[in-house]
Amino acid sequence: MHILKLGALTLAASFAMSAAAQGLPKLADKPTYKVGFAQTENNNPWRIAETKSMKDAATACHWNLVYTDAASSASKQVDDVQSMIAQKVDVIVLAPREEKPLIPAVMKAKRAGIPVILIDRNVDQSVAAAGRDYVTFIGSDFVDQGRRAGEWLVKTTGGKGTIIELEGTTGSSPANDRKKGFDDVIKRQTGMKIVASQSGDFSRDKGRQVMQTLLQAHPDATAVYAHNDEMAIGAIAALEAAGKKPGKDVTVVSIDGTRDALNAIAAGKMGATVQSSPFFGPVTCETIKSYAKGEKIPAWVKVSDKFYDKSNAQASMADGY
Ligand code: GYE
Repeated sequence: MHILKLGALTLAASFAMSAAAQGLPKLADKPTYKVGFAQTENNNPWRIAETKSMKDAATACHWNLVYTDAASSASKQVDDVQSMIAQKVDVIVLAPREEKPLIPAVMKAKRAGIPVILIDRNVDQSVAAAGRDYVTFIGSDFVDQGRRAGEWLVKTTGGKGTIIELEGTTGSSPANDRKKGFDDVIKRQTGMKIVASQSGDFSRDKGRQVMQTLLQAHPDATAVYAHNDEMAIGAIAALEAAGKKPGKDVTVVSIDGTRDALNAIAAGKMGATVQSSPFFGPVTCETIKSYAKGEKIPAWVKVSDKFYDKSNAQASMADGY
């Protein structure tokens, strides 16, 4: 668990200036809040762990929680935020499924005087900005996660390989940034090539199906980079169905740090995974309190992530979810 310490700004006056200047809605300092949490979906262990963390925080922080699940639809998530605005929640915590479609909802909440905190995924920064349109983005550095996965693969393979990349949900910030971080590392390697890169929507079964198709076109693949563990596990199933030995013929690297991934690493089928912590409850609670007190909130409250490979996967099983 990573609880982030927010740098407390001692001068309440300077918050008043910056918040007012930037037009961010304020939040009264109260013992309890009506908090809206707009989740994207609950179809994988990462999401389930995040939802639980937020529900636990609701109890621990005395929130009256208005919880919605957009069931993998950005347009439902827009409606969910709209309904939170109509219910006059004090603050909206949003995990925007994709980078662009949720921006109008963020702006609408701002106009309605409701502060918005983005957790886990961000929106397109060239259109809406943290500290101006919403309070902050609390989440991981996805470009760095991709870079770490890429650097591990270069080191493990000695800079040689034919890579299949399984992308996350199209238009989501982790898919965009995890691709960028990884691809930038691989581009610098003359002995490595990404021969196919396609979305598996962060889902285990789609990851398996896409991998099955891509393997037919690229039976010579020696590595798989999946943007999350669920797709990596799906890819391992597809590799085995095609008679390959994941971990021997094909090196698999991904991101998240789920229990299943840690087990797959311990079993030698997966090479490594970069953690992406889903435990946003405590840090969201602290951020809401700090914001209400008038402390300065950084535009990005960065979550730091661990790294797992065969040297520590078994011993780190308790981190898994
Ligand atoms: O990696 C994935 C989930 O937004 C960081 O979304 C999150 C990602 C996570 O569905 O498993």
